[in-house]
Amino acid sequence: MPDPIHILVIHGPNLQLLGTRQPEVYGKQDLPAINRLIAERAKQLGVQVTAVQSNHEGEIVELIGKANAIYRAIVINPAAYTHTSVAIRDAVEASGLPAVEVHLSNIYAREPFRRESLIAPVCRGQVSGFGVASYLLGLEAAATLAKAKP
Ligand code: CA2
Repeated sequence: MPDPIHILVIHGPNLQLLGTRQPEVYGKQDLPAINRLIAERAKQLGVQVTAVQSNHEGEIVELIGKANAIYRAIVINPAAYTHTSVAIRDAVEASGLPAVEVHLSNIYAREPFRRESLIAPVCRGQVSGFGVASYLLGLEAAATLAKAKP
């Protein structure tokens, strides 16, 4: 049996609030429901997923910094840090892991300050605007990248 492929899914700040407010922007599902859908898709894709939510930039940086000991790819919704965090960008780049940035909403169809991602240039790609499907498509991309890596 080949070693299992582990993928790290990171949910950034305030995403623990999903399902409580702004359903017109972020959908009706809460984070545990989204994580269940991610786990189901992971099973179909034959990969193992660990999903973590953090409101703390430093904690996200540390998670990414340790990721390459276990994980073969990262799916990240950096949430508000998308638009501000050089530290998360540097951590993703330094990890050497293929990363996929995901967003529930279409960040290019919202306020001007959301249209820039500091993280996207160090990711292999970005999925934005498809609600929960952004995570599932992002996971599929990450699994493809992880499987392609020797
Ligand atoms: O669309 C996305 O996934 C975002 O990453 C969500 C972030 C936002 O800052 C990004 O620009 C786009 C916000 C996450 C906060 O989620 C909430 C959920 C429910 C109620 C309030 C906030």
